[in-house]
Amino acid sequence: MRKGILTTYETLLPLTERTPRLSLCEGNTPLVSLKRLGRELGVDLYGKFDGLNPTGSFKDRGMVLAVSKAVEEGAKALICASTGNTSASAAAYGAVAGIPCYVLLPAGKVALGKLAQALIYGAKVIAVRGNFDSALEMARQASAERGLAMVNSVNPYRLYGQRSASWEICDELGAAPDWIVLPVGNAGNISAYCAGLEQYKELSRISRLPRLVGVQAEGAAPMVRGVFVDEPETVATAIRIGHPVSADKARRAVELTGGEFLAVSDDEILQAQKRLASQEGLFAEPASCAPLAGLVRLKEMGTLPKGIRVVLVLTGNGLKDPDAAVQTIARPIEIDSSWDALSEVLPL
Ligand code: AN7
Repeated sequence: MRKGILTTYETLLPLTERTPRLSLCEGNTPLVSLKRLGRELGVDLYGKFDGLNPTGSFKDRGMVLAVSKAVEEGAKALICASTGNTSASAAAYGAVAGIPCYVLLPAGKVALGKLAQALIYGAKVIAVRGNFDSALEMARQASAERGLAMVNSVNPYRLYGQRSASWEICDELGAAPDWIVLPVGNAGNISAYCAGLEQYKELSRISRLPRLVGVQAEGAAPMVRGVFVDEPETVATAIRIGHPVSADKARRAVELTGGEFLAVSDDEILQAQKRLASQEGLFAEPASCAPLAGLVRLKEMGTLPKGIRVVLVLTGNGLKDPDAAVQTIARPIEIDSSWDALSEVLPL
């Protein structure tokens, strides 16, 4: 039977005998060799397709641990703020645990698939007229005032569980890759990768740390600019975040590994999304395509070393946000219902 990450990585995670081993069989996602794009970019390229987790994003890795610990500690309800994926994951694991889940979403700025998930898994969905950063402040207050278990990444178990993706990559490759490139929003995941890789190095499962490269959207790039952004804006709504809570940890991750932060435009993100899908058969949501856009940018600038092994972290499934793909990229060809009309659009 397939295992979830709590069972697979039992000895590496902060579990006790009393921690329930909740599971939706999260983790163990494919590391796909991206041959065509790799050839074009001159590197040995892989995509870690975390969009194939149970709720369609990497958030399940941390949520399964955060919710299990919340149950262990006797929590009566969960709360989080979210740009979408965290809420979908919290709602699903809240359902598994059988405890109520409250989610605060920036009104009108969450991809429809993610909103549908939070609702169908049975969360109480509250749309806040404001952005993610203000919703997060409200969730913190609710946790402090009413004792709801906070399952945003300020909860340390979230980032602990998210380390599992870095372990899977190293386990599968048999060594650390040269670079790992991730999208950065609240800056938790890049911090979790760094912690996971440091842990693996201490255990001698890898001999060196890969370079961690964090990619943001130009309209929401506080890590690149060095100042918080009060009105973040980007088509990649998952990373529409101006005040990342894990900014300090993420900066340390990049410094420790000799990595960097860079920003790409919405246009570059959507182009990368199309390339990933049409050249490699992988449909990832816009935020998850920022890493490929970043790599393309570095290649154009002449600063991408040849022949290195690079892993792109594809954090979320493209099906979560079909509007982004359909509105800006693809249009069906509409024809009359006849063979004549069809024969005109087919090749000879
Ligand atoms: C697909 O769901 O913040 O830098 O509330 O959904 O760890 O925040 C989502 C973030 C990248 C950024 N890719 O990761 C939320 C939320 C996808 C995401 C990120 C998110 P962090």
